[in-house]
Amino acid sequence: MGKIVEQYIEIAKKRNPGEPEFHQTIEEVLTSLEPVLEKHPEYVEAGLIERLIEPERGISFRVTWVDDNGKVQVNRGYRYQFNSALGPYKGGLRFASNVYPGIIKFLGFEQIFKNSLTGLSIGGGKGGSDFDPNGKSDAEVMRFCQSFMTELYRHIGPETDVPAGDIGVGAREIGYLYGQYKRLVNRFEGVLTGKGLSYGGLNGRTEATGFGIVFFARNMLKACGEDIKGKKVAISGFGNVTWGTAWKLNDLGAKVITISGPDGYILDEDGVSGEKVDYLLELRGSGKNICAPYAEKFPNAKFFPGEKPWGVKADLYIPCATQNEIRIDDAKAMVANGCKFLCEGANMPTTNEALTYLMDNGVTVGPSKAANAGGVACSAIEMSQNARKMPMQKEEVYAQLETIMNTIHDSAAAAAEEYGFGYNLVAGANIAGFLKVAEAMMAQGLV
Ligand code: 2IT
Repeated sequence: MGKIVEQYIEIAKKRNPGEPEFHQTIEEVLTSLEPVLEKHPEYVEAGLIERLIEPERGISFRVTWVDDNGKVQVNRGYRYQFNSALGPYKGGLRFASNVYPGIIKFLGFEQIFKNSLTGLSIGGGKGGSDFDPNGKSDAEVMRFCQSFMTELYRHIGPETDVPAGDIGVGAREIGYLYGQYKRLVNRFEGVLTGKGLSYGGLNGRTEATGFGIVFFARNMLKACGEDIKGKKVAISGFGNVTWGTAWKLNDLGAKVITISGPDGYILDEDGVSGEKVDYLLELRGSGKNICAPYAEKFPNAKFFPGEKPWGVKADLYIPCATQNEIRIDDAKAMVANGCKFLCEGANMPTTNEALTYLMDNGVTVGPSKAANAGGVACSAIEMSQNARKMPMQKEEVYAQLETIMNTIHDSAAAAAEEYGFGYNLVAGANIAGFLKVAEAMMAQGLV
């Protein structure tokens, strides 16, 4: 690692102590940017990286609500507005018990590059709360969302900051958040994405992230002379992203052999397809152990309690659960099993150590900020639909999504090639995402 980059990582660590996930993404991104900074000393002079790793604004607020037993509950809410060089801050809200500033900052930082890669006019931001909607009643979730929005509404707006969902924030939460926003500002406007179809949501947004991941993976395989059709794919998770990924993989003739949940993983050699993919929808967001009921319903499937699916032999691995789910031992198991392709569905699912090991051992990796950008890309399309006040057809959305994912792949591949990395999509995505933001930041002066 070069001196300049090391120096920025030190700054980040000092300013954000105890936030390893944030340090991890900064280290991963900046390492790829070394040759770019060598070529563009003016970026260093303009303090561009130092500005990039410091959110433009971060808010933290108390969220008070009353549970069904009449007990007062207090949670913390966050919104980190990272970078608005390309457009309004854009990024999801995550509601999960492990949410703290380090998680929101890592997600917000990644979102800058991801959003830039889409080619659409969206800056980067992320928010959330340590509130866990799993196991809460609808009424409790509604009261929490209303209280959360009662503070957040003053910091967001269709031209300022447009949140969406992430882990723990789905259609139900977006609905309650939207209702409260509208009540407070007395305007019906596109301030959130991932809305229900009856009130401005985009046809196809729910499956967009998963579909986009598979389009990206198909490109990656094709560039290496392989076809996604007929491939055995191990995926993790059981949420929205997993569901969309499984659906599109089946569509394209690949075979999904695993899914996972809090209780372990399922190996289904017959393939997770047809009614089993529909069953994922039922399980989605249930917060319950999902493998045991799956194995009961489909007895040919094998249930491995407490384990992750990375030890199975597959042609392609797509982690769709959460950050750092692939660690060095998992990476070693994958390589030992002859793994050639990993396409990241979840945000930063691979530790830096595991990522380096995989790439050093000839695995082609599709990084999450490129591969899962289809979700936020369709969010930006939803923003444009809301501004035009004209609904779009699903086929139109799917076609745009596919084009965007192809373009992201090609621009990441081209950027990596240009800066001497060869076919390295991890470096290429960082560089291509960065260059556009850098150009806009340079043009906009020292702000
Ligand atoms: O990680 C992500 O890109 C998201 N959670 C979606 C963000 C968005 O604004 O649609």
